[in-house]
Amino acid sequence: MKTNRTLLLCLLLFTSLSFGQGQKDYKPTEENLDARKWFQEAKFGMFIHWGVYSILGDGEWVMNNQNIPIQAYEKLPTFFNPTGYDAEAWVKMAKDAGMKYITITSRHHDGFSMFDTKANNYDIVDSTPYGKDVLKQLADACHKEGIKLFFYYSLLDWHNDDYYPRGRTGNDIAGRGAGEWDKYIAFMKAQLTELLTNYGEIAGIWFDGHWDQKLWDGKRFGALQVDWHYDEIYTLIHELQPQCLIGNNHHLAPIEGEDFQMFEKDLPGKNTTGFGTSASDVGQLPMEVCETINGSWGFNLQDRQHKSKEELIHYIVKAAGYGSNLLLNVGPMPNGKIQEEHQQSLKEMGLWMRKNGSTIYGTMAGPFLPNDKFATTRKGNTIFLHILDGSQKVFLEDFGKKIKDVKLFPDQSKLTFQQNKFGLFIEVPKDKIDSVDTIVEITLK
Ligand code: JFZ
Repeated sequence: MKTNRTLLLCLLLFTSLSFGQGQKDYKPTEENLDARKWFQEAKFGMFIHWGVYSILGDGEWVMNNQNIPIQAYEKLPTFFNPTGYDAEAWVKMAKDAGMKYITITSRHHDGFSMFDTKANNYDIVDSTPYGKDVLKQLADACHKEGIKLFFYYSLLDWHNDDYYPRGRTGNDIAGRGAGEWDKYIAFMKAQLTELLTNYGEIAGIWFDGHWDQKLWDGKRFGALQVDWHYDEIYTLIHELQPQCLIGNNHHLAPIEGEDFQMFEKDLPGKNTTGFGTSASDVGQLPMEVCETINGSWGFNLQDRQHKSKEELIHYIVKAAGYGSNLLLNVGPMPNGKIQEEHQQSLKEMGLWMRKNGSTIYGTMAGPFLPNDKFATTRKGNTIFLHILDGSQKVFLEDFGKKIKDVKLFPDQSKLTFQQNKFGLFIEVPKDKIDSVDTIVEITLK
């Protein structure tokens, strides 16, 4: 009797644990491991949030934030006509900025597909005057230019009735119906099959929206109220394209079947946003930090919080100091153009990366965690110290390794240093200080 009860308990525990779990017994293929290595070294990508919401110039959450009824929102596609869209120009812009990949919204929370889906008619080809597949154009341009392409894919959908039970967002949008969850899962699988069949090699899928199904009781977020069927979804993706890297913006420790871990608007484990990933949930997978070039993801006409060159450089340097990539977002305008201020910022990043990229690309996290004074990256026997606060003097506590020499990275001039049992002390002459980032190259024996 007692053993029976224990058995039952174990069974219960097992089923509750396996509910909503990832791809069982996932073993990444050789291609996948190579892709992870490429990703870890790539360090810089362009995030693009673009959809029919861009027309309203109020971000990608506008449907929820303004509670726009389904019927009204459906008018947006009827005048979405991005005649200024030039996929090649975007790809060249990303390349010139020093970016190695692009991650674009294939379908955001508003449920509108920016590609030629057959799973419904709510897409760029079937319901806009433009009538062309913008993702196909981007995929072709990326493949031509050697830029890898990732698709952002929203798990959450404010338009599809089968997204039912609904989550904690979009509940005041009028006109939503009550469909069937299983049909919604089938819909997503059909769309993901299209995305991984019709656009050539896809470097990764960037999931988002998981958190919508954890309801808020006024104090805390509860458990998931649905099964996302990640086992089937992740297996499907890896079967269609084994090298395809799966990441999921669920703000948790990685789930089995995922190939990289992302951190939204925060350095790994920092959680200053309050909804981010805690330090204990930082896993072993390649990492990516995403951040906006201004204060918004989707195009926002009123946003003037354009980040300075210094802020952007510091962000990529600190991300690299954690061993992480930076996925920097732009929100193109409804005409298909990227606003001038952001083109300018991208150019500045490109200039900096051309000069200093070898201290970022292909590096791993350095021996000291980034802080507001400095960050470190490492490549083999070389440690790059990035001084971010304009100081001439830096003390690296407990620096135990034997040093061959210490040089200023840009002109390779020798720097004086002292090493003792407390650590390493480096001094940079005043006239060699770069107020944005003074890079010092420490070669180990
Ligand atoms: C998500 C999206 O909602 C957002 O539109 C954008 O695409 C960004 C990259 O990812 O951001 C989130 C994620 C989680 C919450 C809110 C926004 N959350 O938990 O409330």
